[in-house]
Amino acid sequence: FSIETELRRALDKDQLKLFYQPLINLKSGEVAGFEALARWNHEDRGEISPTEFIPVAEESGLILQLGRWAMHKAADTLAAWDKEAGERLPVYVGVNLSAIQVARDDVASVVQSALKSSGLTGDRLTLELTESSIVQDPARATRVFDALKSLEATVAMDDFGTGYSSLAYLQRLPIDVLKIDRSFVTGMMVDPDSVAIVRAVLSLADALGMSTTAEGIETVELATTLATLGCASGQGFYFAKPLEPAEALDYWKSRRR
Ligand code: G
Ligand code: G
Ligand code: NA
Ligand code: MN
Repeated sequence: FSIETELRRALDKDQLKLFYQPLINLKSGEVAGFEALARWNHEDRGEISPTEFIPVAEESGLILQLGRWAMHKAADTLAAWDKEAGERLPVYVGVNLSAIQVARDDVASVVQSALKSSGLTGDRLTLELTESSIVQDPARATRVFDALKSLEATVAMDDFGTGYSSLAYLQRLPIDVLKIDRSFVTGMMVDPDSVAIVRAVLSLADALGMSTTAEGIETVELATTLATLGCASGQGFYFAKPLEPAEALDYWKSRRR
């Protein structure tokens, strides 16, 4: 069978999972939130990477079903952590939204429905959008971003600096967080130009009143340097890889002060 057929079946049989990668407050060392990342362990083929199945989901339209599932699952998981911990965890969960969802689904209604069924308030959710969500239909993107803000959700620009959109959208759209793409963070180790780009993004975010997250932090040196440069939060294998839900809750507890 094709990957598409298998993916459709896996979605129908609820065989995908979400893993949760911690985002660390680089000042306090506490967990600020978790990014939900889809995982597919195929019964015969083993682990299939999202870099393989997300494009298939986008081309086939299955991303709408996958995206709704991920939104509900991530919200339900955070609500379950609250319940298990006996308190409202001071963390958010970040969910990736494909440009196809922004173009073709009513993502604000999907978010609203996930909030309603989980009982979470909107401020517990971060939606990670890419620049490609904006370029095709900026007017639609503006309506979608505004609708997400009216639900009090946080809007993060994922993979910032790698897309094809202009800086003008930073002025026009309600963006709360810039996620500095992993390629710039990794580049900081070897390439002074990457350091310059990261500094410039941090300064731009600061001037526009936005927060920042650095992706792909793999060493203590990078964590320290980014903290010194004023980056608010970071994620990467130095802190933790994407974790199963129970492991993620334990990780939060272990970093609590
Ligand atoms: O988990 P990993 O880092 O391998 O993810 C690879 C890519 O797949 C990343 O670009 C990530 O944003 C994307 N991805 C993972 N889970 C989801 C999801 O639930 N929805 C969307 N749209 N993309 C996802
Ligand atoms: O496109 P997006 O930023 O959503 O992609 C997240 C992807 O990055 C996931 O596949 C995740 O597993 C991966 N990732 C997270 N931290 C690191 C890291 O420190 N190094 C590398 N190489 N990949 C990472
Ligand atoms: Na992401
Ligand atoms: Mn990213």
